[in-house]
Amino acid sequence: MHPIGAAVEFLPEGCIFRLTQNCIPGGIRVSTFAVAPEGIANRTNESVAREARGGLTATPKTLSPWLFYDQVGSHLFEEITELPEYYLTRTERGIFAAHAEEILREAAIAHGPHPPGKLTLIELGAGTATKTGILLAEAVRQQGDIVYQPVDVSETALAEATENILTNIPGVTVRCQVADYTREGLPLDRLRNTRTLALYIGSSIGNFTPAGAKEVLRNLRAQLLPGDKLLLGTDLAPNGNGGHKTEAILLAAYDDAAGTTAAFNLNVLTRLNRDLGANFDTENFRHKVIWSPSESRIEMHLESLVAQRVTIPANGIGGALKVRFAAGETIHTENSYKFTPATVEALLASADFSATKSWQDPRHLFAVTLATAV
Ligand code: AVI
Repeated sequence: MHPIGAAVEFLPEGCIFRLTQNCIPGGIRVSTFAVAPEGIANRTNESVAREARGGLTATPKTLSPWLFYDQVGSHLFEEITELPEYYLTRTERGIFAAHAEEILREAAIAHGPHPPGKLTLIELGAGTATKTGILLAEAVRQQGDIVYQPVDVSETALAEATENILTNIPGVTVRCQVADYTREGLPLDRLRNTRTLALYIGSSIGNFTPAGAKEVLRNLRAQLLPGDKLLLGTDLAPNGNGGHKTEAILLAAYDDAAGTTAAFNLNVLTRLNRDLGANFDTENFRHKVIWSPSESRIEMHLESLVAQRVTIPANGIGGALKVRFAAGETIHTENSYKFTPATVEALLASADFSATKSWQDPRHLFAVTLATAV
């Protein structure tokens, strides 16, 4: 599990542990983890039960996308990011590879009253932080060293990120925070005389409604000082920016030929069977993807292929639930909003950020925008 010999040491409280990396040239380096006391890394079956009851008794039926990310779903998502059709991850990585130097230089420029100093990087929803390495390596090149604070709900992903970064990028100190930034205040650890560069990349902002996205950015802004920076990764809408993106490119990214995204979507039902003892037959549902131009979003649904009834046994949240589906009825499982440069700027402005500079790939599929907290 720790191929290069890292040791995880739990401290007495049970909510903080240290990961000691002991085979890095130049000696031992220590990174700290702070884990929320309730252990949010795996949401409880109670949260799953509450979400299922609320969503499956609503009209139209919904299930929240956080249900995707159990162990199987997280693994399927990693596979999605490498699919030929899913251009988002590799395109954003390409933008970082092409422009890291300029991005970091721009981020280091002082705007506003906040004193200049070294940058500290924090990352919301960092996961295994594979793309972030490009920016961290460049930051070390420009300023000698850097403190990196990834925040994620998954302790395992953060352990992997820490191990990769400490092994491959000398000069980085990692301070992990296991937290759900969508539900809690952000546990930022502000270092004296540093400017913060917050990363919110990977198009994660696109999985929130416009109101939800504004709230996430406002919560982040509340933790920053004027002059701090935000780097936001957004997927671009088709045909709206003079680029090459068509609806077909977008639809294929969410309905790939290998069926990996379909498996990712259907896994939500398998999770409800496992966690709640429900009796969904996944053969009776199909993965359905819709592009909604009016909402500028991709929608993922699970469509019932037949008229059927599914039962969720009684649990701590309530009595046994019988859910009826008409043939063709869907459960709406995810939105993935797509932006134009103007809608990115408007979203940033609504959360008191001013867009400073933006980079796109040559095909104008994806945008990375640097903004300053005002
Ligand atoms: C995590 N998020 C940015 C992905 C997206 O593209 O909206 C989730 C995803 N859903 C299906 N494929 C990928």
